[in-house]
Amino acid sequence: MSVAIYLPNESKIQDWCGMLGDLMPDWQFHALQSVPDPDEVKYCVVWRPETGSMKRFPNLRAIVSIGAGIDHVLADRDLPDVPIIRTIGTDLTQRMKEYVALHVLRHHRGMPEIQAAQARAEWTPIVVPPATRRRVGVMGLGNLGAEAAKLLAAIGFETVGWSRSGRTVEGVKTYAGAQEFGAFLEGTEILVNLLPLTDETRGILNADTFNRLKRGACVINAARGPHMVDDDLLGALASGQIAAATLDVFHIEPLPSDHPFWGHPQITVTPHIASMIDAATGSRIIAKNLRTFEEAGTVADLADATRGY
Ligand code: NDP
Ligand code: OXD
Repeated sequence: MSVAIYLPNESKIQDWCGMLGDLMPDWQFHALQSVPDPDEVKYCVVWRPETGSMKRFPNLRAIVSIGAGIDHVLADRDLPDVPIIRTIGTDLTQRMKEYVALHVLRHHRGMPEIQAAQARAEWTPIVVPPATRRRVGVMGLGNLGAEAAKLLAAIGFETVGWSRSGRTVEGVKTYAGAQEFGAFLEGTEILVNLLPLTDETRGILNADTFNRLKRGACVINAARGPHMVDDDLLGALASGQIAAATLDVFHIEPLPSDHPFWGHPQITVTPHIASMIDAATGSRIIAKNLRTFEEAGTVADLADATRGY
């Protein structure tokens, strides 16, 4: 069984080939660009594949996204029509929960202001309301959003969540669909985005959304860069409607060195590390999914390409 692997960072391709090869010695793993026989390739394991790069495998059975999102696969305008398998699991969820809790608490407790005061050698006690009086809204209640929302509720935040179908999450008041988006946003002081990037969600972090939040709210975007309208965020920060933002994802990654987000005093930039899966963990999940798909013709972690996630 032959598998083609692609990631933009070439040195990582060999790591993944090695890890998967150790776990599945009866299968062959090759860099996608140097597959010896394209007819033999049954699976592609990819992160941000180039358009048309998988079309040359006539016997492809499925594509594995090295990650939870499939937008980077669907961006291939010449994509073979085969199932797409997501790479998800408790490791990915745990990392995202840590990231969300860290940055929600940081905004909640006024850490940026406290650190700025320290830089001026100023003793500035900042008294914030308890978490029970702080409304945090989580956009997207899937594998990551639901668990992050549960954790925020367990910490004590007044936690609300928004999804397409109105999923229920213990301890979280939930809202559904475009018609309840306004009610979800109203009174929210910290907004966490964990939506997939689809035609419906692209640009959802825009001036209209920001204006519906409580004045002085904070935004955390750990999903995808194109959810954000960058100029609208800069405008909302300048007007005071948004007080601060933590951004892990960007329209162009790596974020270009001249981008205004880098030096902005109210923005924290992290380099798409909110929940990056490592090769050792990811390859164990992928190996299991490849074997299951090969045996059963399906897996639990299948994405729905028509829905976009
Ligand atoms: P899931 O597919 O499990 O969940 C997606 C959630 O978003 C669901 O609750 C879904 O609603 C909701 N949703 C989708 N479209 C809409 C819409 N139009 N309106 C309202 N709600 C909508 O995704 P995951 O939780 O696994 O991951 C979410 C995203 O996080 C990924 O797509 C990826 O982009 C990003 N990510 C970022 C990482 C990082 O390191 N920064 C790491 C991993 C993922 P419903 O429940 O009704 O279907
Ligand atoms: C993912 C990511 O989608 O790391 O898993 O962004």
